[in-house]
Amino acid sequence: MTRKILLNRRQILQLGLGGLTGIGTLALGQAKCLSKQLEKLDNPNRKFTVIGQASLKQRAAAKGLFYGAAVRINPLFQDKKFRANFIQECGALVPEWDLKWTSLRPDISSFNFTYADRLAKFTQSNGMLLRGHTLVWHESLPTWFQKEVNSANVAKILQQHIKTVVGRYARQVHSWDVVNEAIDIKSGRADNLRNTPWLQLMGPDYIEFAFRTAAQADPHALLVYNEYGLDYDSRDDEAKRVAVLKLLKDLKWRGTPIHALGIQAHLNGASTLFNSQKFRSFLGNVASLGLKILITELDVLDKNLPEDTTKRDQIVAAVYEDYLSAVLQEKAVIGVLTWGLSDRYTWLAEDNSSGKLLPLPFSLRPLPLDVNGNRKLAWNAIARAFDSAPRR
Ligand code: 9MR
Repeated sequence: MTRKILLNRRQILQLGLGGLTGIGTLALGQAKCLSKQLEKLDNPNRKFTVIGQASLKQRAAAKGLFYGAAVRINPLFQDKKFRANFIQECGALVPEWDLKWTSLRPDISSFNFTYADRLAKFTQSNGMLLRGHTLVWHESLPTWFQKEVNSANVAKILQQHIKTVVGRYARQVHSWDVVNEAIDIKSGRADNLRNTPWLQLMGPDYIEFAFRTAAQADPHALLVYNEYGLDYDSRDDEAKRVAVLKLLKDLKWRGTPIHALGIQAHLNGASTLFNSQKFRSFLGNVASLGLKILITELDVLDKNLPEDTTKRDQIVAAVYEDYLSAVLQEKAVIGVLTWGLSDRYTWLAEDNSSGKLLPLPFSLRPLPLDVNGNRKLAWNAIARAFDSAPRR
């Protein structure tokens, strides 16, 4: 049966089909191949033995890398055990919500820094790097944006936003995701730029404008272009890699102050389309532009994996280790962040319409720690990848 269903990106990720379908359309017949593909990853003889108890941040630091995770403010300040785990494991923190427009901008003329300030203070007191996410994105824009921003005022509003936010955390933020997810290979445009409000109102130069404004506001921060859908050996991911490389080359050629590519790496536990050689050659191409690379939002979606927890964890761990051990060979990679630390607070357990987390128990196990904060095989896999990475 080859009936095709059109799905959006969130649905593709949530169903766990991104890496399988590659093209955003799902042929139902492909599901049959799934179990065959999984057999390769679900190998009970593969061990994830780790030496010693050192934390992920310590293992990363031993190789001149950093490890960190995305976090929401409530669990960090309300769940003591989670906070202790976060401090123990993470050398870097990225606010999952609190530096987005929806959080910072109650209206067109004001800013609310309450939560972002608390997180910034937390990183300072705990000697962590702070990552900024994100200044320009087509999602998480406040409702007033569409009504009040137009082509006549957009540049001024964006400039004021970047100056104020980046300026406030200047010398505190290690790296800023200046522009997030600007490429859409299905946009029908020759430059593959996504058809976002920013593009519609400002034209393609909005990207360079954002980077230049950020560089003025904080000349010390590492300025990052952040993107998803780059990881697999599929037609779509290949097209995206090509488009992203073109964008990066173009920005460099114009002298734009861009310093790194952020690779989100929302991986799919049910995919076997990761090709380490091809991916490393992409990383090499990025590095040869003089750019650093960060893995910014790593997690492994396990929705379509076997119910049995042991099998699930085995497969998720294999995906983590295969991916990271390839990626960390590239010396331009300077750090790894997972998109959350504990399964308890994974965005994958968010209810699509309300955005609230599903109540426990749920079966998702995409992150290094389980819902009770215990280290899982995924943790071992990441630890092993750091341990065997070449030193920077
Ligand atoms: O994990 C984030 C989720 O809690 C938010 O509801 C959502 C919208 O702001 O954003 C999620 O984080 C996304 C990140 O900002 C950009 N890359 C994809 C992430 C997962 O959707």
